Amino acid sequence: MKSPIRVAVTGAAGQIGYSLLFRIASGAMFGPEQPVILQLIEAPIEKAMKALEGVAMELDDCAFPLLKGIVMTDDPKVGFKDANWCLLVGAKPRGPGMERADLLKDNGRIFIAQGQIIDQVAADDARVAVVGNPANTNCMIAASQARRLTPDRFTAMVRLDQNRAQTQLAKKAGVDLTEVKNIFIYGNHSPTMFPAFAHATIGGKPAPVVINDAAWLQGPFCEIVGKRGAAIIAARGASSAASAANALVDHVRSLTTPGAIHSIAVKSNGTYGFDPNVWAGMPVKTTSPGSYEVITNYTMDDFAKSKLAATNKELVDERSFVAEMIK
Ligand code: NAX
Repeated sequence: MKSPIRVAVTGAAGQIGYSLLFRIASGAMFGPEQPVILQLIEAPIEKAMKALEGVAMELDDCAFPLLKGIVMTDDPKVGFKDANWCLLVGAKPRGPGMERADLLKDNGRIFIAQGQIIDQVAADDARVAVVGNPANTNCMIAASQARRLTPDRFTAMVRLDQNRAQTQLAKKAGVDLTEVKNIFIYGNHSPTMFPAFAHATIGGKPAPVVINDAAWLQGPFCEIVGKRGAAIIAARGASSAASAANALVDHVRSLTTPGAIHSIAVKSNGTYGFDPNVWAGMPVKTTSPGSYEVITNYTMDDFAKSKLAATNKELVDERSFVAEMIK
């Protein structure tokens, strides 16, 4: 048996946490040979910590052979201690009438503190994956605080958007979704994201050839994927949780599987026209567990360029709201 890895999860008593923790403990995220210690971090609120106790009781009751320990804490210094993976799910939700700038700033404070603490106490090989919204900018903020851990260790999740896009293409083409490959998400995890359908393949052929409906691809397809989160809230009365947890399992599993090709939000180096200071979704190839290289050779047509420019602008705007805080 391998020695256990430590997986810190913030927002552990929230909706996504309730789906996520059981998948991690069952081996879905790190494989059936990798024991884990879960380090569960919640906000210092009595109700949240009480709920966390209940979740931990249920984890115990699953008798997962790979689960070698559970830490419960509202102190990030304890929760991130020696963590090999830091999954930042918890964030402050947007309240009624709250301005976007205020949301960015409130979350900015949380992610500044978490970035500093992770840098101080997490394991030397620590990787950070951010889910809490606005995920790209929160990731950028956390990474900005790190001195020991390099920016490539910090990624944000756009995998839910990739999974949504894959399914929508398969449905439209009337094929099994495993036939759809190379659909990648560029930019922000927000309705401005761009699912680059021109590079996708369906049964080995270009998706635009198989679907043969440019108006649908440029219009409804991008809109369905971009606004899927809102559609789920309208239908379910609550935001995506199980699918978000599943996407985080996929994000980490792909990032720990050499050769996997997938989309994650990473620090831009100017590729695809993204501002070098933002974290943007783009295609990557995992090179070794936790490391990746950006796939830079996709060409973009005018439609794609306009979508990339719009999502880049939103990321730059988000950064400008918090620029003062991360100086
Ligand atoms: P919930 O409100 O159910 O849970 C969030 C939990 O985080 C709460 O238990 C809260 O007490 C905790 N929390 C808040 N501040 C914290 C802090 N400083 N330290 C530790 N814990 C803290 O939200 P949930 O539905 O689980 O969603 C979590 C986040 O994921 C939200 O920001 C949401 O917007 C975001 N999402 C991101 C997605 C993505 O694709 N990147 C998709 C799904 C989801 O909407």
